[in-house]
Amino acid sequence: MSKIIANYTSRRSFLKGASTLGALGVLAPSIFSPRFAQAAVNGEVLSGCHWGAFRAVVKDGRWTEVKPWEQDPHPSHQLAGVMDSVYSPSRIKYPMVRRAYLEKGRGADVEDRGSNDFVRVSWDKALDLVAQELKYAKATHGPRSVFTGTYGWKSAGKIHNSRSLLRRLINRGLQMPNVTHTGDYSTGASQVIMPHVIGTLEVYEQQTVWPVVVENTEVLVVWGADPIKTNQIDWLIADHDSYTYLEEFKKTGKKVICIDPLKSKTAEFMDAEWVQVKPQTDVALMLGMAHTLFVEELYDVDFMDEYTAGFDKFLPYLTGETDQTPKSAEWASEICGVPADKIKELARLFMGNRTMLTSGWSLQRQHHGEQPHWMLVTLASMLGQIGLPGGGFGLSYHYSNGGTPTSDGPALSGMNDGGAMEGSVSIPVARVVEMLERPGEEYDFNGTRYTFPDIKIAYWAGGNPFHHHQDRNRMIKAWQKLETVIVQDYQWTATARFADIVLPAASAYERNDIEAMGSYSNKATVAMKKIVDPVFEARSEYDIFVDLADRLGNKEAYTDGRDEMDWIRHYYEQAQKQAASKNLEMPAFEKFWEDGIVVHPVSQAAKEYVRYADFREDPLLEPLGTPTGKIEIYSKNIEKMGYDDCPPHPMWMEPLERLDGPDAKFPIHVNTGHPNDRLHSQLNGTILREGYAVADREPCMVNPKDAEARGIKSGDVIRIFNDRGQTLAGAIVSEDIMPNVIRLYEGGWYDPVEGGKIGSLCAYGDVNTLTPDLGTSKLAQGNCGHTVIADFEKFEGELPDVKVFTAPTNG
Ligand code: PGD
Ligand code: PGD
Ligand code: 6MO
Repeated sequence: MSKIIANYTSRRSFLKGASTLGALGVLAPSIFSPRFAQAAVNGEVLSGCHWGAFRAVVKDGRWTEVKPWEQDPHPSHQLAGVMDSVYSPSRIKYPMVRRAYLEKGRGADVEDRGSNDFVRVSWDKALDLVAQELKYAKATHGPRSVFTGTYGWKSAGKIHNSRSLLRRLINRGLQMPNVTHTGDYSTGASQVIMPHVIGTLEVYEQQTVWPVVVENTEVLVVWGADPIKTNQIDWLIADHDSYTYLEEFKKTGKKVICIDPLKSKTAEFMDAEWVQVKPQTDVALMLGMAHTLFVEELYDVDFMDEYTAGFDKFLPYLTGETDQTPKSAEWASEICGVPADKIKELARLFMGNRTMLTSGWSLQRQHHGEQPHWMLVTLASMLGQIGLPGGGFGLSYHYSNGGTPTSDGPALSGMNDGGAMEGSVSIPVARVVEMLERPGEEYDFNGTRYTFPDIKIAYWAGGNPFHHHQDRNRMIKAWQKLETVIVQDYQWTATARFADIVLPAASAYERNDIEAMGSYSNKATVAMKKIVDPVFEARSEYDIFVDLADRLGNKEAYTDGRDEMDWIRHYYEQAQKQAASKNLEMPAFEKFWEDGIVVHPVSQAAKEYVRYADFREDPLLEPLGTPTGKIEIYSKNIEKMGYDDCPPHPMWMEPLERLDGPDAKFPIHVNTGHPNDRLHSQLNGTILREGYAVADREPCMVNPKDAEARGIKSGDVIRIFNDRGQTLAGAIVSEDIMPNVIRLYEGGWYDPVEGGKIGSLCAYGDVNTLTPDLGTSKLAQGNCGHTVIADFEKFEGELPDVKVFTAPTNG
């Protein structure tokens, strides 16, 4: 594997020269801290992040080079952007307050948000304002008036966990009932439906491990997933071990099939067969396969009898007895575009071989996103291989290197929210805009009716809703209902630009922390050592919140008497005790901190783990966590809920809109997959963009047929539009995407030509200017970021500059 990380000395002209080094904090006085808590002035520091472990070379207090950790088998090229993110022009340098807000107070000129008119203030002023507004909310509006949902991919690290720290501030600092979120944007639909179907979240569980797959799987199906792209990232610190196994699998020469509207990185890497499917039609495709297995009497009747419940209620739907429409391969083909013969061939191939159906999550980030994985489990059940080595299905091989054997190492605990007060509530994460629009009104979620709280203040720390949430224009309007918006980040994202008070956080490379490597492998415990001192006026997450808790009069309750290094030592020593109980030795804390990493041993049993093997072995003694203890093809619990948009067995349901759908108003589906060169919106403001931007915009992949019809060639700027919004992007014409589908990655920074104005053209390429904001169904209320059709044209007007990657005036 190549060591791709170059030595990037910054090209940023504004950072050149000695005076700038002072501004970067190198010459700033350091606060007293224990020797091992200080940043290195010269030398090499081992640390870690979502993109993996790395060594940072520091010269004269400046981070000058990043080298992947020697034991990383497949370092991510994005590490170069990680280093650059510390010094990039998109860095927030000082506390800032929106001018109208500062001059006129809370709620002033809210339609002005996003216009980038900020005033620099001191830290004292900014923190006084935040504390004052929180106290005011408590005194005037009362419980549940502050939203700390603050969803997002904050940096790795157990102490400076901005999300927990923020909630802790409301719980222990303000001592008021809180409003937060449940679920996430990643797996909103699946994590609610899967417990009904198979008794666990499934999406975040260890998979049948890769060594078993490499040995036993004969056909590897990658269904709406791209592990080569997405396993660059881990919620904790990435180990990248899945790449070794993917390579091993490839070497066996066994069959790999990628079912995807585009030729993914994985399809390319694995020399896979690419089956082109129309977006959002996978349930129809799966039904066509299931129907083939049924009518050809191929499916595993014994497995269905012994391990599943409710197949008899699903069958009349499959055969068409209930609606006069057999879900035949021919029927499916009409919807999904895969030829009927191919559908039948795949069904027979899967049945005749040890087949692992792996699926990513884009399939369920769609309207009725509960159905695809439910149907996948149904199909896998009919194949009868669940619980066999290398057979069945897996919903997390593409995420955080799932399937890498789990070590015996201890689990690392981390900062908690301090305990929410009675009366605290949460909303399904992706209903945040609806919450602002409909305070006091009811909504459904997983069998219960809830009431939306009336929110006056939103505080975001560690997420970027002005990228992650759908329907940007609707969102801007809803945001105007808020009296005060506080954003704590280290980058001038659109979210920060739409805030009233902006607090400059230190990056994860400017503070000390501790983290585990490998969400599934738990491969190691890593000291996330401070690489450099915070640049400009940035302050660490913990310091900011402690100062706020102090202003609220509850500092002791907040800190439990611990500072940064005390917490790190505390969590390490807890892990050490846990390890000792398993006869596993971990070095003393000082030694760990000195070495920077402890790698944990992996047992033979872990290398042989087969998911659901116990259940298969003995379904009575090892039942699933469902009401019947079996795989529920029909769920009586869901039947009882009586939802019109989530039936009690998997079904093909028309989404709000789709390519070639019954009422399709636009001819093009927009694939909003995750970026290969970023983590969502993170690192968009860095040097990495030079490697992928087209005409300075977000790249958009277009099929030659669609490009030709519109007179577009690679490098042209295009305008993508529908009734919800419009954005520019740079065209890449390629055969690697199906006709009538274009791909614009999620995470491009929203850059309205007219800041704050609803409906403004986005100059850079935020795909969520186009997507609809609706829940997957009343059951899960997940987001539908992949449900979107639009049209596009060559942009002929005067080209607006991209402005979002530099700080606003005064900033
Ligand atoms: P990030 O870009 O990772 O996206 O949405 P998310 O908001 O997580 O944002 C993290 C933010 O936190 C960045 O602004 C970063 O600078 C900041 N940050 C990082 N570290 C720290 C820290 O330590 N402290 C503070 N205060 N800030 C920090 C991701 C979400 O987007 C997800 S998970 C998914 S799966 C969704 N995917 C799609 C999709 O597929 N399609 C569409 N259309 N939309 C999506 N949106 C969702
Ligand atoms: P996507 O890229 O959205 O990733 O993992 P997820 O699996 O959701 O989609 C995967 C594949 O599905 C893509 O190749 C896409 O073309 C395809 N696809 C889209 N729509 C359809 C469809 O209707 N049918 C079929 N069959 N295929 C479809 C996301 C996961 O990745 C998450 S949630 C997070 S938070 C992380 N994010 C990133 C990231 O932003 N960048 C990188 N490099 N890696 C990540 N890893 C994680
Ligand atoms: Mo996600």
